[in-house]
Amino acid sequence: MSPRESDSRSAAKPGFKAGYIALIGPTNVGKSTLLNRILDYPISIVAPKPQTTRHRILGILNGEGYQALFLDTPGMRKPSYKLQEMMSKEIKLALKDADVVLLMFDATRPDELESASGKRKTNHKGTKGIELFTGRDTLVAINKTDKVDKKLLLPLVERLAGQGFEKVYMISALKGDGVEELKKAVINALPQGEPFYPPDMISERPERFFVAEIVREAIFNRYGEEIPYSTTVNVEEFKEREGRKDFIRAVIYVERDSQKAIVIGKKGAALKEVGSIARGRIERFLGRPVFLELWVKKAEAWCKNERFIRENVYKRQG
Ligand SMILES: Nc1nc2c(ncn2[C@@H]2O[C@H](COP(=O)(O)OP(=O)(O)OP(=O)(O)O)[C@@H](O)[C@H]2O)c(=O)[nH]1
Ligand SMILES: [Mg+2]
Repeated sequence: MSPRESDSRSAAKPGFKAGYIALIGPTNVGKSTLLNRILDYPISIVAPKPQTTRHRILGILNGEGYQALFLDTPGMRKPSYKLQEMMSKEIKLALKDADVVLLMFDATRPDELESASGKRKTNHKGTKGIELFTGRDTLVAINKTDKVDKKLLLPLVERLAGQGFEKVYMISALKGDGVEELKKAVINALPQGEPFYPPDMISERPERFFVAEIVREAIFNRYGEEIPYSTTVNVEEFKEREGRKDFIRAVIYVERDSQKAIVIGKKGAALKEVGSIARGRIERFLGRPVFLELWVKKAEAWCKNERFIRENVYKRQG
């Protein structure tokens, strides 16, 4: 049950703001990078490849007079599809909770921006997708402005304005440009209410979820081709040990034997590299040393196996 469903919040302190912001947009636009930048903490994994984020990931930002609950989401892969067709359940769930929608685009991929604004127009005529954006504030951000000539940006803003997106924020999530202004606008758009979570919480998932994500990030950054998309990571053992490093055993599932060989590499070299990068990041994330053991297992065609996915990718976290 989400804190909203179990709503036992007392009457709001005057002026305190709290609410959910769904980060929505095509894949690879920099949604996770923005979340990490806003929180100043690497909570959501980032990779140069599309389709990195698979879950909706909550990042809690506590500030003077507000609690902003950002929900990172998986990217919409092909923006030429109808919006509702591109959405995974995770995106829908994030939108269900959202008080504010932050729609993100990539300045280097203006076609996606065009098609999304086109969809908004279509939706005004009665198709379903726009229901996502009605009844709540929608802010639009164009990211990766550090990669394009500034002259190219104004026409994009004008096109979006023509579709009803009045204020468009120009940002570089990587460098931080414009992020503070966007953050203020998002907080400003939040409804009044009591905080949903205690002020020292940054997310709601258990450590083992983030550990698996960090291993997955190392895989996304280490292997090419289909490997990242054919792998999922499960932390099967996580033991705190008196006077010794925490022991973590994670299993990397692949779909085929040939992939298993690639992931392991010659004499285990590739897997060793992944393990070493992941361990460093896990230690920084947890703030304590760990012993990380990685195993590779085949789970035949798991990407098509709903039961496997439910049990291993979207399992309920304790
Ligand atoms: N130059 C530049 N690169 C950026 C910026 N923001 C993100 N990136 C890069 O874009 C790539 C994708 O970033 P992510 O944050 O993983 O994008 P995402 O939208 O979460 O992607 P999915 O989860 O796969 O949908 C990474 O290589 C980032 O380093 C930016 O402002 N400027
Ligand atoms: Mg992401």
